[in-house]
Amino acid sequence: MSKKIFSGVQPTGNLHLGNYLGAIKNFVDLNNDKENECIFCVVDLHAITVKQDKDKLRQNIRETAATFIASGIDPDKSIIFNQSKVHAHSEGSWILSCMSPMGWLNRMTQFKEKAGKDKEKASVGLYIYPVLMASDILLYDTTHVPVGEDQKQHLELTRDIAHKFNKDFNAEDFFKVPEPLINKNFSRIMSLKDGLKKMSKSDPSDLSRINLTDSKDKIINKIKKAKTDSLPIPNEEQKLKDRPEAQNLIGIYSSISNQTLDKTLYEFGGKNFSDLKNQLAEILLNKISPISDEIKKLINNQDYLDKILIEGAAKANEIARKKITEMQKIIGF
Ligand code: AQP
Repeated sequence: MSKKIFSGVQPTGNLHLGNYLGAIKNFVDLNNDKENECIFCVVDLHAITVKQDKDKLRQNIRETAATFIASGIDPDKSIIFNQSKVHAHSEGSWILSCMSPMGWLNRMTQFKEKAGKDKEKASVGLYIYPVLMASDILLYDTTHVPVGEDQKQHLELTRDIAHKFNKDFNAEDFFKVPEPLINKNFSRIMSLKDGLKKMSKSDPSDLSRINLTDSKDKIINKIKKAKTDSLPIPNEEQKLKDRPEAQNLIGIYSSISNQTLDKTLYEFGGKNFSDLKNQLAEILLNKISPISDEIKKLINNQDYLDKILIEGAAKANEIARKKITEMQKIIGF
């Protein structure tokens, strides 16, 4: 069955191995299936839910688009654009926010994590971020959304919002109810410094993540310094329990080499982490460095990136405008 795919990445800099293995690598596989219609969005409206520097933001929008293309998304096959250029996303978000109960949003754990202790100072945008995400997805009659596991709750909210709109306005099947596409085994890549914390762009320690633009030396150094424990590598998955750092490194190795955990444990069981780290660094250099080189090349070709984004926005606008016009009719505008 042909799938309609939509997903987004925030242009907040430092795109990392977690973004790649949790999301972008799946985008590429979906792009490569000729049956699928794919839309990949640089979600710049989401990025401003926390303060951004305007010059950096502009640069990060291009860098995120460059990362999509450098990773293997073909702009002739998939639509690549930045969210702020298609106004239907904001309009849809407002309409959906008017029919989304506060109680649903109060349950969102990402807001709690990102707002931290000082909730009163967090932006309203950060609070209603999941409603904008619902608008992004629903405008395109999306059937499948490839995301990392951290976005699962937001996707469930999107599904609830779609059902509620269809029911409230007696508009059966107006919004398609999308399915998440989450890679079961390796959906959450953790920090290289703390196996209990998600690898994240905003972690103050650069050693906690492999950035997709890191040099070869940096990748080797970060893997060398990655936290491990003092036990040897086990040979069964069950014995990884309560060993978050070991689990993370084994998971990263398996994911980047497209193999099962079992296969990796069979390969490294009984060995020391230095063996795994040497091999992991080598495979990361093989897979990440070509992407990194391509990102750097594309970044120097701003006109090309801008052209892709403008053309992508025109195509996305055509689809989204139709849906928002129908939505307006349904609600009585
Ligand atoms: N550590 C991760 N493991 C697996 N998947 C991940 N994703 C992010 N971190 C991991 C997935 O990457 C996609 C794009 O994410 P995003 O840029 O929109 O925002 P995010 O999830 O907020 O990313 P970060 O790195 O955690 O940013 P900060 O530090 O700003 O909060 C999504 O599909 C996400 O699931």
